[in-house]
Amino acid sequence: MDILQDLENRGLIQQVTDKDGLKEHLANNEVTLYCGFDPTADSLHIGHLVPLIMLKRFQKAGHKPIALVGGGTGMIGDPSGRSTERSLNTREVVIGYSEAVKQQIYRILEVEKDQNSVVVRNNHDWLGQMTVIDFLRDAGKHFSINYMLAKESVSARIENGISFTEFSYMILQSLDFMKLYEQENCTMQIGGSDQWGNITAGMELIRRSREDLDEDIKVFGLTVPLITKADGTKFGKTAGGAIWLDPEKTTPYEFYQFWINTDDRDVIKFIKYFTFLSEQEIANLEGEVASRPENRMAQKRLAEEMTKLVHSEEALAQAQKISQALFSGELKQLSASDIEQGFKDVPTYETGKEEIGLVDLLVNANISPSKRQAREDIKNGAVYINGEREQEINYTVGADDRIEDKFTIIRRGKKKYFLIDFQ
Ligand code: 545
Repeated sequence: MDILQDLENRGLIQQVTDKDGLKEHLANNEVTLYCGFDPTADSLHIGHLVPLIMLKRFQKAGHKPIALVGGGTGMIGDPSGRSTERSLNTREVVIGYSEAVKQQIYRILEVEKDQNSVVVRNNHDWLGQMTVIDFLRDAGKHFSINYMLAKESVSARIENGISFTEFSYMILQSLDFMKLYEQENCTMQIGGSDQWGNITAGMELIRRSREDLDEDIKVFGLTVPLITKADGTKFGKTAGGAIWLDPEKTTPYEFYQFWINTDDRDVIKFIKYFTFLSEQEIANLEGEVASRPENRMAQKRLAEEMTKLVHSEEALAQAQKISQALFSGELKQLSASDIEQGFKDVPTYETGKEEIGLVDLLVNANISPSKRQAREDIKNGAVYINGEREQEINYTVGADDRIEDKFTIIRRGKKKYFLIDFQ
């Protein structure tokens, strides 16, 4: 199946310039395409994954992806999709973020054999050198103010205000497309639907600046849809904030759990958007969701594919092990590092490495409100140490109860977990 058809079947095409022309272009050429990422944070989050995976789809189909890190544009700030002006980051901060984002891109687009490797470019290399005179003569002259005002990214901001800086952003992104067209024969730019205006502006600049050259210019733009959820809430956000690709910000276990919690109504759509599973595999999972939703086969598969892609096989195995232990209540097999990940958001009580009576511990760690209640809880069989019920009121918690001499997990009642961290 040709790549455009595959993308269409997956619901991945929001807008495309000249679809038939692009189909032919892709069929007859090894096409170089690009997508840009501005270093506005120290990590990408899952909202950036669809276009990144999109580059990988083209890579797998034999085309050449360029991921552009916006070391230059990140100094300016894209107004697209935003209702307010951004605050500027310093050069040092942008450089730091650029490096982090670049590493994440490499991790995801790392080469499999027989594939074109990803090229990562940084637009600071050319935008940073450009003089304001060249900018205004060579680029600015090709943009009419009317054309720029008509772009959604600008018109949406007229009322609340937009600086000349952000107003000019589309010209910088257009210069990138032109540069990559000239230097790398890059003929296609992709992005989220918020990028449509910037992408088409770039195509316009390429055409206008080469009008006299009498060459047949074939450049294309394609956008992926914004991800929506059946319950109407925003995709990728949880109570704890965004789901980041950086394992220090969102642990692989949290990342895995995020996908596991996908709504039945969304899971097949997400599998189409985010994974490389075949039509047949997707159809099978769709059947599972319809007939045995309680098994959550599709969610498990989605979580597996995503955790492997973004993290690693090992990280996936660990996330599964933690999930299984928490589900079954058998906590003995967990290591200290498993516990750190799986119990990140659990109330934690830090104390020295000494023996302590269970009743005192329950009170000190705020697990039971009083000694009297603590005794009651223990007697009633509501207290578990590392997954095992403890009904001895005079029990002393000691070294044997410390996993890797560090953690003791206390459970009170059915699901309420507490972590004792013996430092
Ligand atoms: C810069 C120069 C170019 C081409 C593109 C750009 C970036 C573009 C932009 N894109 C967004 C972005 O998010 C921040 C990344 C976090 C570190 O602003 N002007 O940089 C997002 N993009 C991916 C998708 C997007 C878009 O990276 O296009 O739609 C999100 O899905 O918002 O020459």
